Amino acid sequence: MNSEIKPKPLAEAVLHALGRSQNPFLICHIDPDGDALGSLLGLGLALRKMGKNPTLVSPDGVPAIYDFLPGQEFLAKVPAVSRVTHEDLIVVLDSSDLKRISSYYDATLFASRPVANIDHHATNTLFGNINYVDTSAGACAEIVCNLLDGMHEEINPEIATCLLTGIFTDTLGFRTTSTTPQMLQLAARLVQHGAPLAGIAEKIDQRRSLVAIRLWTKILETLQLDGKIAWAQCDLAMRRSIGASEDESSGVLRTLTSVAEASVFALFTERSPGRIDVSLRSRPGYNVSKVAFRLGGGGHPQAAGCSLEGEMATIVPRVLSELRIVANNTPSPQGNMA
Ligand SMILES: [Mn+2]
Repeated sequence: MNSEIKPKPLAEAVLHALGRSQNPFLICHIDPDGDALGSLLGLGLALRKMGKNPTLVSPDGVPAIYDFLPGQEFLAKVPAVSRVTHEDLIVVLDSSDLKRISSYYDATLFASRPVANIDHHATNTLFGNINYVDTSAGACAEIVCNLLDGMHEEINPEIATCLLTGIFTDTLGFRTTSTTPQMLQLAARLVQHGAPLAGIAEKIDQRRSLVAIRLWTKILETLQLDGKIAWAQCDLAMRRSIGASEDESSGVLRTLTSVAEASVFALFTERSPGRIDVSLRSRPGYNVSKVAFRLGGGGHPQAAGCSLEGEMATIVPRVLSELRIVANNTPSPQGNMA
């Protein structure tokens, strides 16, 4: 979108692969956030504009909070691995490893086509044939933007909206330490290209269903402080009692992470019987991604997660004992890249 801006060297191999591909298969991670969907739809819309025919897959669909994102009408309706036939390139977005795309990881399929891994997580396992992993990027959407620059592709308001949503959500509304001057400049360019920043902020931050708010109240009743760790839990029974869906619990993290006495935060969500999702957050200087990675998950120093098999009663103490090591450490001076 700006010919003066040169793509970063890492982008070349992806640009080459995307340039050659006519029918790329694009996929983002399960339990998608704004960056996963924004990157998927932003890149998908740009490739369509270039006359290509991308297949776009979000394994868990589009949570209601992201219903404003342009391009979701192009998402594959009943996607299945067995239906991937004519696609000539697999592009995995915002996913630190292949477990993040769940059943869409198929060894035979992935061995038969080039796989481009486009991500910004420090815990990325470099699973692609082509890996464009830039851990200095605050959002995967920032990397997608860099790719569009490399393609000299003009960014329209729809694409700009998708990409700015990705950046806005991963930086918690430009509040994280990953919000660099370069990122703000990029966000400004996206606004110039028609992305409605105020509208995105309002939709992401100030629109929750009544059921979600009621669920948060129940979750916050379980809030406990363990040294510098604030944690809470969301049981299946709790969700069922008020008819809340799974993704309605995640927004409560913003309240949980505002506990002034704590530096490390954990939310335990019973996804299904015997399966607990653990969402971890921390203040700068405390790195929770290593704990998540040790427990089979991944993420960023200040926002990470994993999914564990077992009961709440055994998983909570196990995770807390790992987190105490992080919480009791003297914070590093500038935690973001820790
Ligand atoms: Mn991301």
